[in-house]
Amino acid sequence: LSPKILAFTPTYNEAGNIPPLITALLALPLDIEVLVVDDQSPDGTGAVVADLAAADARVHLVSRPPPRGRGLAGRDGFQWFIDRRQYDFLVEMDADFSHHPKFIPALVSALATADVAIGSRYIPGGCETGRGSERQLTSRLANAYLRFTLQTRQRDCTSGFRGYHRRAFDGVCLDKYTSVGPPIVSEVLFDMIRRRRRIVEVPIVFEDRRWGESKLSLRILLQALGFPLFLRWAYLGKHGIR
Ligand SMILES: Nc1nc2c(ncn2[C@@H]2O[C@H](COP(=O)(O)OP(=O)(O)O)[C@@H](O)[C@H]2O)c(=O)[nH]1
Ligand SMILES: [Mg+2]
Repeated sequence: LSPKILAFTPTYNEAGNIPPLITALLALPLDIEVLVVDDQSPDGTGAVVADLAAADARVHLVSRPPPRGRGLAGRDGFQWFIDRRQYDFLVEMDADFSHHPKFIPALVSALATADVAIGSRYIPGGCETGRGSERQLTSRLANAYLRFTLQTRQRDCTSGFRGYHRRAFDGVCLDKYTSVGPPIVSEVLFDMIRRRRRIVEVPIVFEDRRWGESKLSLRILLQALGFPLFLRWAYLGKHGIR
């Protein structure tokens, strides 16, 4: 029996990306449905998805009230998946085609044995194309910093392209997560490491977004700098790691 997959994407102003993305996801040779968690995007992303959801029962929309945030939307997406046991695997991805649906079958295959499969730019076979060298360097530095502060083995700790087996969430308490913004990605990874999940990396080619603008500003990035240290302090004190 093939696993039932929920592809989940958070959206903020992705109206130009989301229709072709949903089409591509539903065309995959997998038993797959789509969940969009939108933060009342001013560009009408929510209305676009609502129309698609009305036309196809495999498309689902959660429209969040303020305050908005990548992390808040991420937690809502995880909870939606956890509550619906008909889905075996969760695939989390950006809505902008940086995370191409063609890599989902490889992530899903990895979940036959792993609990978490990370779509990784920084292992052999993976890479990043299209974005400026400044932005690429920022991602590299962020990863080096995270690997150092969190003492992780994973090469790509900031990738928001991941597959999760349902069992990865056993015992996970989303209410304890603190991230409002993008650091949710490292917070979840750190929790998964702490819980000794089997984590593998699968190579992906990361492309620049097709349409619209990035929401990750230098300000948000700088705000995020202290977060890994907070995570270490918050978790290490109580439980220790490895
Ligand atoms: N629901 C929701 N999604 C968001 C928010 N901020 C960013 N996203 C989504 O999170 C994903 C990654 O954001 P993006 O701007 O592409 O960041 P970048 O890839 O690091 O440049 C995209 O699908 C965004 O639409 C937010 O505040 N709320
Ligand atoms: Mg992006």
